[in-house]
Amino acid sequence: MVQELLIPSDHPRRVSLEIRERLVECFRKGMVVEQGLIAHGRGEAYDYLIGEKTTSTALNAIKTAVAALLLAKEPVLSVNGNVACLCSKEIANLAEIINAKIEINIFYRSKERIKIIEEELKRYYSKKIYGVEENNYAVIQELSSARRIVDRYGIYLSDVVLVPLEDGDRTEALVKMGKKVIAIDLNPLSRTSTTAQISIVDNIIRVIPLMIKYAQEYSRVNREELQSIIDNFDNKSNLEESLKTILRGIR
Ligand code: PTJ
Repeated sequence: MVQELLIPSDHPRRVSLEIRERLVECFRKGMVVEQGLIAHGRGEAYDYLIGEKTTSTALNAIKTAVAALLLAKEPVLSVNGNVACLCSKEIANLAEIINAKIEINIFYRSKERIKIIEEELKRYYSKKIYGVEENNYAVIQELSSARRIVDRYGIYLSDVVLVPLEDGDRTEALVKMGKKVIAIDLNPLSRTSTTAQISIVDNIIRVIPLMIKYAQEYSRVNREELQSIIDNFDNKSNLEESLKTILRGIR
């Protein structure tokens, strides 16, 4: 009711304002950290400059990411506080379609937050959630942050990992470990975007539903065709195109 009064249905920035409300609610529940709200603000600025829509460049990366996940032997979707808040239902749906594992992996680590995120995911997902059982923890030696802790049967074992809203250190470490890393990050200049092999410069709110759509479509496509989508993708030039879109947005 309060939200209805604050955000009229005809407000031109309604979607963006509703996302903010959702994040604040998740922050109050302990799912999202203060830093998550700040990180979202940074993302919003880039989103504004790309016109708050999925560009053809981002779509290109989305299709490639889906092809890579479908060809993977051990695909894993990594979930942090912001991701759980914004799209737990869609992440669960995507995991089911591409037969991927879901792992909770957070930067600002606490048992309590892991529990809250797990509960949120469980509303939509009945399979095992990785990153929860302490007995299964493994360590990425190159990292000193809490993100060094991963699940030995999840990210540690994976060949392709989707890391939305990730920090650069872990992306670099995962790439060094020989994994194919798919990033979702509105900032094309971030270390995550420039280090990942497939970088989707778009808002996660729009990306995951599109990944679901293409996962359904590509499930019927043969492996050679999926491989050719990956072979024809050039992440560096794709990122340059994203940057050009942002520069046009500034002008
Ligand atoms: O839940 P935790 O403890 O793992 O913490 C999560 C945050 C997001 C706080 C943590 O991962 C963090 O500090 O991330 P960074 O290093 O600030 O990176 C987040 C990146 O995601 C930034 O480059 C933002 O521009 C981008 N971003 C923010 N919101 C969105 C986004 N990208 C896509 N969609 C968004 N909605």
